[in-house]
Amino acid sequence: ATWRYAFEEALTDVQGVYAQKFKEEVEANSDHEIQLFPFGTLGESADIMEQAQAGILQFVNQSPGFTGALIPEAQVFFVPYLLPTDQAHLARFYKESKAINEDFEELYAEQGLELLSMYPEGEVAMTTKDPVKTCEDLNEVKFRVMTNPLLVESYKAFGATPTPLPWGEVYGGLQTNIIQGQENPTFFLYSTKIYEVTDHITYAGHNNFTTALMANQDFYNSLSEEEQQVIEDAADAAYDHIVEYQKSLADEELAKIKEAKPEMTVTVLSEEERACFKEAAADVEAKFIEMTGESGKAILEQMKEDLAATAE
Ligand code: 6CS
Repeated sequence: ATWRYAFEEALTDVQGVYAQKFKEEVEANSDHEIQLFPFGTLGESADIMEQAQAGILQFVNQSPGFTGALIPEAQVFFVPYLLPTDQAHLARFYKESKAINEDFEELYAEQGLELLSMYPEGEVAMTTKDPVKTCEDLNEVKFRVMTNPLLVESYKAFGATPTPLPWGEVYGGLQTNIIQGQENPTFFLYSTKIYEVTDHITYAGHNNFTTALMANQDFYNSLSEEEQQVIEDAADAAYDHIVEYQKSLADEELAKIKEAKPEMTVTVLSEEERACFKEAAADVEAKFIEMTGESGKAILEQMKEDLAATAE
């Protein structure tokens, strides 16, 4: 059969590279074919999720930044400074974490989704029109965030005016000054030309971008055990591939941004400059627990345990 797989980025972005590896593995090890639908071909992230839940798509890659609207616990990925920025640690964490591979699997299953893999896309950077050194610099800045309530709380706590928007509205929103800032991993700032419409890149180390591949659960359950194994193996292979692929990606893409726009400033905040962001993190964590109750609290604790267990 031909299976349809949609994702939120271009074919040459991290999600696209992952998808191509997944397709290659499935096609090499089964009689099935995979048809890939990059960003823009089937709508926004929320649209492809609806299509996957309806069974029109067999596979969908959606980031918790959007899934948090559907599965409140998935907002845990937006508790600032919860995830480390160390890529090797992260690579071990997603692979071995009980929170991800057992607890989140159950929560996704309740929404008719078989969670196949969660994987990192790199440290998130803020890009803005004016320089950001402290939280005060975010005052009055309309800052675009992905559409989930906890990310809104985060940027409120950072001092900004958060504006949730789907991805397709971000470039135009910056261009017309409806928003004056947004956050994303470095490679994405280059590939989507966000550097053209913002002038300052700031790294506060507050988060790493997480994304996830899932299958429609009725579809997945209808497969033979062998076919399910092919899919699990393909997800594992794509995971290893994407970790390797990203080893020097952020540095390379940052160099390309500087080449394309030499006047772009790049600031890595010092520990002192990060203090207000770190203080805000405690409030955001409390908000997360308020929003998600016992279930969210348990998953947050499990994540912390898993992070500690996968630290060097
Ligand atoms: O900010 C966003 O909405 C997008 N960022 C990334 C890195 N991937 C897809 C997502 O839609």
